[in-house]
This record gives sequence, C-alpha cells and structure tokens, in this order.
Amino acid sequence: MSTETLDRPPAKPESAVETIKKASRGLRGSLVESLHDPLTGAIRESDTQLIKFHGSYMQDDRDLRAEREHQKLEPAYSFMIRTRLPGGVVTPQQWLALSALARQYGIGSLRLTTRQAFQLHGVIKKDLKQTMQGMNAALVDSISACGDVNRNVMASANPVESKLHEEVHQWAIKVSEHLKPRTRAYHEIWLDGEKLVGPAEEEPLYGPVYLPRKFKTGIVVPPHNDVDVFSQDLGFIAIVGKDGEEAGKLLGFNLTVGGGLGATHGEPQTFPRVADVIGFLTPDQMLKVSETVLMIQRDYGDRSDRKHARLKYTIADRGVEWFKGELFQRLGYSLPPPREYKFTTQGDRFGWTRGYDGRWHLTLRIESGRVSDRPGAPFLTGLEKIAAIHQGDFRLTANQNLIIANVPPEECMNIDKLVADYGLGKALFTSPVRRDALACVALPTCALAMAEAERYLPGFVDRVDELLIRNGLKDIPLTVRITGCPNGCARPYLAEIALIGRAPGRYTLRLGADAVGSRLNVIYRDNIDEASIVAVLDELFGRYARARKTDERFGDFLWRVNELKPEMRA
Ligand code: SRM
Ligand code: SF4
Repeated sequence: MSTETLDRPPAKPESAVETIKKASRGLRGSLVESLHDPLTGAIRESDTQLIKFHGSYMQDDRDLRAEREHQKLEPAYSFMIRTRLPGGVVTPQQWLALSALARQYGIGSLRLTTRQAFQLHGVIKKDLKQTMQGMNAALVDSISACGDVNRNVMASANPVESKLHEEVHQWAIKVSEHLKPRTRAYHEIWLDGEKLVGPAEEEPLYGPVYLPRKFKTGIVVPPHNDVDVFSQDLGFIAIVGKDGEEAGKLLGFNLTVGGGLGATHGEPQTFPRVADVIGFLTPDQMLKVSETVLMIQRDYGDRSDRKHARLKYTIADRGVEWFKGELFQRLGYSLPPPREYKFTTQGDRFGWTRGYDGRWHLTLRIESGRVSDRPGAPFLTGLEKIAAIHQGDFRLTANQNLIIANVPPEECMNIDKLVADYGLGKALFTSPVRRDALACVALPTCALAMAEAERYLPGFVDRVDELLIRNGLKDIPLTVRITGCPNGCARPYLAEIALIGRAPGRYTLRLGADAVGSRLNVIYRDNIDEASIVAVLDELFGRYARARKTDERFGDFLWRVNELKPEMRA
C-alpha cells in the first residue's frame, strides 16, 4: 500500500454510532426526553449509545427474558452505572454512600471491576438520576467510565506501599482529568446543571465525534504487573532509579501503545494484541504524550467498523514505526528507547503489607469482585461495618479485589476482627488458583454474554483444584480466567488457562499465557463442554506433573514441550 493511501483512513461509510455522536450536541442527544418517557423502562436506541459516555449501560435481566416475553411484557430493563475512579481509591464515606445506593436503588451488590471501578447493577430508569446524584454527592462521578473516550485510568494497586506508588497514583488522577471530555452534558442531565443554549462546548482533545472506540490507560509499577499493562491502549511502566541520588525515585515511564483484548469468534481480523513498548518519557512529558497518542487514534482510528476501531488495529495495520513517526512528529521530539524493566508477577498480593509510613494495608480476595450479602458471605454488610470504623481508605485492585488501606497499626486488630466476623478473610486461605482466578460479569446482566462466567467460576475452579490434587500439583500457582464471550473483560487472553464463552455450557479453551501478563495464550480447543475441558486439563496436568522443571509455570511448560505452537495463535 502506498503511503498516500495510508495517510488517512479510507473513506468508507461511517458506523451508525458515529452519526449518533455527531448529532448528539456534546453527548446530550435526547437523554432527558428518554428519561422522562413514562411508557417504557427503556431509553431510545440512540440514547443507549450516548448514556455510555455518562457511565451507564441499559441492560435487561436475561434470566427473566423468556418469561417476560411469554407474558408479553417488555424486557426487565434496568441500568448499570460504572464509576470513574482513577487508581480505584475511595474514602470510607464514599464506600458507605455507594453501598447505600446499591441497597436503595440497585440489586444490593457492588461489583468491583477489572479496571478498579465500581458497578451498580439493576437501577431502574426512574431511579437513575437520584442514584447518579447520590454518587456525585459523595464526590464519585461516572463521566467517561464507558463510551468512546479514555476510560478509568488504572494504576498499580497498593499505591501507598512506597512514596513512589503514591506518586504514580497521582499521575493516574492527572491523566484521567486531562483526558476527560469537556462537555457539561453530564452535569446538565444528571446534576441539574445549567442548560446549554447554542452549540455544544468545544472538545479540544476529542473534537465533536470523540474517539472511534473506547480507549484505555494504565500505569504500572514493576515488578508487579497487576494492571496487565500490555492490554492497555496506552500504558506507562514506571522506571525507578536504582543508584545514588536517583535510588527509589520515579525517573519516568516506558510508554506502551496498542494493547487490547476484545475479539469476535470466527473473525480472524479481530484479535487480542499485546502492546508495544516504544520509548521512555519523563513525568513532565506524560500529559502531552497521553493526549497525543489519544489524538492520533482520534484521527486515524477506523470509524467505519467498530470491530476494527481500537488503537491496536490502527497500529497493527500501519505498523509501530509509522506510529512512532507520527507521535514524535506531533510531539516535536523523539522519545529515547525504553529503559530496562522486569515483571515478576501478574495478579494481586494478598494479606497485610506495611506501608513506607508505618500504616498497614490488607488485600482481601473478593471472588469476581462481587460485594453482596449472601449466605455465609455477608460482604456488603461486613464492609459497611469496616467502613464505619476505618480511618484510612479503600483501594480497588485491577483484579476485582479490595485493599483496606492505610490502617494505623493500633487499628489492625479491629479490622481483622470484622474481617473474620463477616467471612471476608476466608478466601485468603483457599488455593492459589481460586485466589487468583477472574471472571467477568456475564449472565444475567451482560447483553453480550454467550455463556456463564461469574456464576460458573466457583464450580469450575473446584474442578481445576480437584484435578491438580489428583495429579499431585496441589497449591501450585496457576492463572484461570473465564469470560462469557470473546470481548475479554476479565483479560482471559493473558491467563495460563482461559475459558471464553461460546454458547451455554460451551467454551473455547485457550492455554499458554505467561505469568507476568506479557504473552497471549492460544486456542487449544474450540467450543467444548465442561467434560471435555476437564479431560483435556487432566491429561495436560499429568504430563506437567511428570515433566515440569522446578518452578516452571504451566503456561511456559506447554510451550517448552511443543504442546502449543506459534501457528495456534489466532
Ligand atoms: Fe468489558 C463490553 C463488563 C473490563 C472489553 N464490558 C462490556 C459490557 C459493558 C457489555 C456491553 O457492552 O453491553 C459489560 C457489562 C457487563 C455487566 O453486566 O456489568 C462489560 N468490562 C466489564 C467489566 C465490569 C468486567 C468485570 O467483570 O469486571 C469490566 C469493567 C471495567 C471498568 O471498570 O471499566 C470490563 N472490558 C474490560 C476489559 C479489561 C480491561 O479493560 O482491563 C476488556 C478487555 C480489554 C480491552 O478493552 O481490550 C473489556 N468490554 C470489552 C469489550 C471488547 C472491546 C473490543 O475492543 O473489542 C466489550 C464490547 C464492546 O465494547 O463492544 C465490552
Ligand atoms: Fe459481557 Fe463478554 Fe464482557 Fe463477559 S467478556 S462481561 S460476557 S462483554
């Protein structure tokens, strides 16, 4: 292809969502009218796209679909609200406010997401505004938590373990604020802000049609790749000084671009991709570099096909050298080569850790991030009790877990007692597989789910644990991630074992990611049921038990013995 044809995306017809964005007057659309329509629990079709930019999705309870259809009722519509929470930090007061809203307007559960945010499910249309207002009264917003904009900026959890982590968390906030849309539509619609008269506000970074697709940013502090930095459109790997005066100081970041995980079954032109590491920058360059990467994607991303619209495709199509050239030209300077870094782990570290200032942080395992009151697991109440006495803050991890952070030493025992009383610590004593496993929400709320994920995880992990014990592999570390479809919300493509929903009870089995989040797994078997998955894993675990090297991970073993081959990448 000539450079000329590559200059700008070819003039293909724009996708329908582009037209909706263009006509929306800064993301307002007819949301106000939709919200006031008493005849339906739904909002207008075009508004279902726009409301995402405000941090909400219209959903319906899929468990009830058939029955409601039978009764000739419209689907049981409700709304999910997702917060914007850079680095995932909230105060105890904010926790209590969100928990109360989940009880009053939601389904009595807070869902901690894989991007360090909260989701409230099941808010019906007439309560949506009050819920948004309640969140904002607690100083938690949901602007650009979804939609074709920069999403919640992730940062390595436990950001108070060292001063450096704290600094990195501050950068996550700054990047999030910097890349936030400027439209006042959110304030106007949800918070009764002054009504706009005349044309929509200027969007200096986004322009009138925002990005071609979602855009995700994460900042990581090695050696723990807890945010799966290579899955982000835009990533920053903190580089820390080692010697002399620089020791322990944040020197800057390696820049990563073009990660992304969503794909579609049977469509090889869609694929997960790990990001390229393209240069080093100093902290003062971070905001300019962030906005420039975003604007390149704004200008070159594919606006005709939403399945091909992420930055990863722009880079895969045009090449990383093209991207670097464009970036450096727009910046007016080149970035020097990336600096050395090393990751040693991927998920969270559990239990108590001591911070640099003597305060303590307790990382709890919250399976699938689901905080609700269930028999034997009254987590919603338990965490409310903790929030009521906690003097520090709460930090959501990128793996759906929770850190009770900044606990003064004299308070640790009180926290421990409540953790024990409400069963919040039990999961810390389960197998490493169960502790590290992730599952996306899937059914019943996710419209795109093809199979169960969150509800299937506990049972599937039981099977895996049984197989490991049978094969003499009890308590080995192993990453297992399940999603209800190939969109990749629990980042399954970066797990040693992944199940990707195909149809009810059927999954694609992918194997062979590494344990630091830098190598994708590959398709091992497609569209199989649990019995087949168990049989396959049993056989592979047997071989692994017999032939593995000391400390060799399952994913690495499969590649070494040629069970997995590069041509299986798809
Ligand atoms: Fe996701 C769509 C849930 C993280 C890739 N994701 C959805 C929707 C909104 C379904 C929909 O469009 O109707 C899901 C709502 C389910 C529900 O009922 O709540 C949903 N995604 C989630 C969450 C809650 C999963 C979880 O269990 O924690 C995560 C919320 C994160 C947040 O707080 O912002 C979540 N989604 C991710 C991730 C992981 C990440 O970002 O680290 C990915 C893969 C990384 C990536 O984006 O490449 C991800 N979600 C997708 C995609 C595929 C995008 C693509 O490029 O193809 C979709 C579908 C879409 O956008 O059309 C999607
Ligand atoms: Fe829904 Fe698929 Fe995301 Fe799971 S991976 S939450 S099923 S979109």
